[in-house]
Amino acid sequence: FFSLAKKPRNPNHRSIQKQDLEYFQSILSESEIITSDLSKYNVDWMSKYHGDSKLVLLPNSTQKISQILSYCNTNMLPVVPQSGNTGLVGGSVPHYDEIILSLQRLNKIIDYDTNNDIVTTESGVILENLNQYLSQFNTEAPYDLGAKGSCFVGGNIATHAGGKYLVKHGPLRGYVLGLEVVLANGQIMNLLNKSRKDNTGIDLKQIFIGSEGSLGIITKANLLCVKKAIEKNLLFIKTSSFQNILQIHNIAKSEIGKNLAAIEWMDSYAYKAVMENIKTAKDVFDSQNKIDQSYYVLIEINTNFNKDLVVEQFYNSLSQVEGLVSECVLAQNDHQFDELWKIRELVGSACGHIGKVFKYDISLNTAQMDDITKDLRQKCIDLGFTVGYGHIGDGNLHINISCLDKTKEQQLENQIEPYIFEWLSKKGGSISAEHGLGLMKADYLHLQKKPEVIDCMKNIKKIFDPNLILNPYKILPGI
Ligand code: FAD
Ligand code: 2HG
Ligand code: ZN
Repeated sequence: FFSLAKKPRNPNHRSIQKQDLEYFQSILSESEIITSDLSKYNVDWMSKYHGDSKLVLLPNSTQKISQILSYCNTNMLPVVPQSGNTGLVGGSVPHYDEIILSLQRLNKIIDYDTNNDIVTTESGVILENLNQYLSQFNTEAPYDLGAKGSCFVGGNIATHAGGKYLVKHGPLRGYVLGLEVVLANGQIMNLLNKSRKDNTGIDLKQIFIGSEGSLGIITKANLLCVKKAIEKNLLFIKTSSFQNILQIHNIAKSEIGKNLAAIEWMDSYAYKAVMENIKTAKDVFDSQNKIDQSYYVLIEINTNFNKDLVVEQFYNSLSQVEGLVSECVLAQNDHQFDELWKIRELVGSACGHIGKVFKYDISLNTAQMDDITKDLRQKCIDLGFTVGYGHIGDGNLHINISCLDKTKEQQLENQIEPYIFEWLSKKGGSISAEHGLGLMKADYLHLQKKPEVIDCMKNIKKIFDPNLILNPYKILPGI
């Protein structure tokens, strides 16, 4: 089960040949085909997964995607859909020499319904660009993540991305009102829809949300947008134990209620990783890069009125518990707001500066988050630098373990996997809270899902993609 090792190649799949290229040249323009200098498409954001594709196609219409897939399906040519390539589980790069189908030219925003706040967009639009467009309507996408400058809306839907505002808005699934998807055989499935409510039988679009490119290519989406918050307040609190974080979370839920937009935590290892590796990060607590028993929590409060009252009331409640808050910073302006958020959003990148990172994004009871982090840290103390952080409001922990010795990456991986997934399997939770399965976790699915469930998933895969050309080796075991 080593994710760094290769899986056996599907013997039914072919590699591209001259006649294949000639076909693609007959339906696409020169700028929609890349055959040289493919390195950035063949490697993932972490430089952990490497493919050997010889061909990237960048079609600019659904129709062309349909023609490409129809041809690939008939000719047993495997395909990897790629959007912003910010995925963290090896799903967006080939395992062997699969054709890379890049969505980057499918980047037009189609229209905006001002009465119902629904945007219709092609899937290759960068999240940040979508938000820039939406700001004229005083709305934004119902989710946000650190990769916003690179990730695409289609990639976000394909991975069912979470991010920091899930506490406020709930999962993305509820906001995707419609989709257009191209199936493996080239058929265009028009599931576009601009109604919030539609109870006409099986909601087929849901099956593509979070399917990580294994069932079809998402080409368009209708997305319900949310009004921008009028007042955004951000508190960054330093405290002396993880138990205190749990208590602060409880107080936040009861005192801030629906004005609680986000709540995120990190341990002192994560804080140190950012301060030591991100030049622009400001040490607001003057921690001097010490590793100690300190923990940090960011709380964003969004209000439409009574801003000062809500923040003050919350802070007063915290102050009433002795020793709960060691230090607290309240963002004074937009610049500080962004600076403080960056400390949290850059933990993952900071860990990448230390060495090859093994990333785990798991769901579990919040009370166990620090224990499992410490347990893993202990388990690989000689080889790895381990940090714990994440979306505590969603019960989603991120553990990043950076390898300290380049020659021992495989040894480190063996030390932590499958240990962490088996631990979760016993205690309950999820081996993927938000990043998905990709290549990394496909073979661990049995620890999460019963055999009959995996069988059902495989049967669904075979209905949509009988030749298994879409994103092979990923998501499902043995496929
Ligand atoms: P890609 O990485 O290109 O693709 C991801 C998967 O979807 C692949 O399996 C690919 O084959 C498939 N796919 C892509 N586009 C399509 C399509 N149009 N149709 C069908 N399949 C497709 N994730 C979170 O959930 N929450 C976070 O807070 C978060 N923060 C991040 C911060 C950073 C700095 C980074 C680097 C990543 C973060 N991620 C997070 C992970 C990643 O950004 C998300 O998974 C994101 O949704 C991927 O979008 P993408 O456009 O980069 O897709
Ligand atoms: C986050 O919450 C992302 O910052 C990325 O999901 C986590 O890099 C990671 O492991
Ligand atoms: Zn996350």
